[in-house]
Amino acid sequence: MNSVITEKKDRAAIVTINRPKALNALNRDTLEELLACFTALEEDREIAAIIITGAGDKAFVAGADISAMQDMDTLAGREFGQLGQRVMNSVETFSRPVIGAINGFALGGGCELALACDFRIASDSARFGQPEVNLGVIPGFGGSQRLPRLVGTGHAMELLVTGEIIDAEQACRIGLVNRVVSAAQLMDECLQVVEKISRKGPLAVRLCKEAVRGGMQMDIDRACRYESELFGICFASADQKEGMRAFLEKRPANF
Ligand code: DAK
Repeated sequence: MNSVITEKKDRAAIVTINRPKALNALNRDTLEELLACFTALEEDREIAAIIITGAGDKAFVAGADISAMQDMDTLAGREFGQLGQRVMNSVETFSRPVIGAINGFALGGGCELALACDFRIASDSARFGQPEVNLGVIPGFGGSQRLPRLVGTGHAMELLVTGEIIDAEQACRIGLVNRVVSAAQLMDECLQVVEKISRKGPLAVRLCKEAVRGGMQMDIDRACRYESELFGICFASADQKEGMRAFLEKRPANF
C-alpha cells in the first residue's frame, strides 16, 4: 500500500499521508515517498497549490515513527534526521503555496511537517505538540527552529520543554494555525483557498512565497532590496501586463 497518495482536484494537488493504523507516523518509506511526490509535483505546471493532510479522522501525522527509531544508532539517527529535514525543505521551498489541512493529531514530526507548510488550517479535532522530551529526544525535523519563528520564543519554548499537547483553538490563538473549521468543512475550505490562489497571477504568487521565505532569512534592509528585485522581475512578465491592463479595462484578469 502506498503510504503517500496524491490526487488532483482542479488546480489543487492533495497529498495524503496514508498510514492510518499508525496514525500516519513518518517512517523512512513514507519520508522517501513524500520526497519523490514533491519532486514530481514540482514538474507539474498545472498545480496552483498543494494541500497536505492525513488519512482517517484521527491524525494528521502523530510524529516520526517511534518503532522505526527505537533501535537506531547515532549514524542511523543522523541519516533519518537528514532525510526528514530534506522532506521539510522540499515542502518549504516548493515553488507554489503548500497548505496544511490539519485533521487530527499533529505531534512531533507531524507538527514539524505542519510547520514546513506555508500556512495551516485546522479542524476542531486537531491537536498540536512537540512531545519529543517525553521520549528523551529533541525535535529532529526542524521544529525547534520553525516553531519559535512562527509563534515566538515564549510559546515555542513552553511547548518544547513541557511536551504539552494543545487543541486547535489554542493553536489558533498563538498563530500556529490561521483558522479552525469543522472536520467536515476542512478540505472544502482548503480547496476554496487554492481556487482563490489559482485565479491570481501565477508568477506573482511564486514570487510572494520567495520574497517571504527568502526575506525572513535576511535583515530588513537586505530583505527590502530583495523584494525590489523580485518586484522588478514581475515587470518582465506577461502576467503584469495582463493584470494591469485588465484593471484599467475594468474586466477580470485572464492569466
Ligand atoms: N510512531 C509509531 N506508531 C505510532 C505513533 C508514532 N509516533 N503514534 C501512534 N502510533 C501507533 C500506536 O503505537 C498504535 O499502534 P498499535 O498499538 O495499534 O499497533 C496506533 O498508532 C494507534 O495509537 P494509540 O493506540 O496510541 O492511539 P491513542 O488514541 O490511544 O493515542 C496519541 C493517540 C497520538 C496520543 C498516541 O498515539 C501518542 O502519544 N503517540 C505518540 C506521539 C508522539 O510522541 N509523537 C512524537 C514522536 S517523536 C530525530 C528525528 C525525528 C524526531 C526526533 C529526532 N533525529 C534523528 C534527531 C522526531 C521525533 C518525533 O516525532
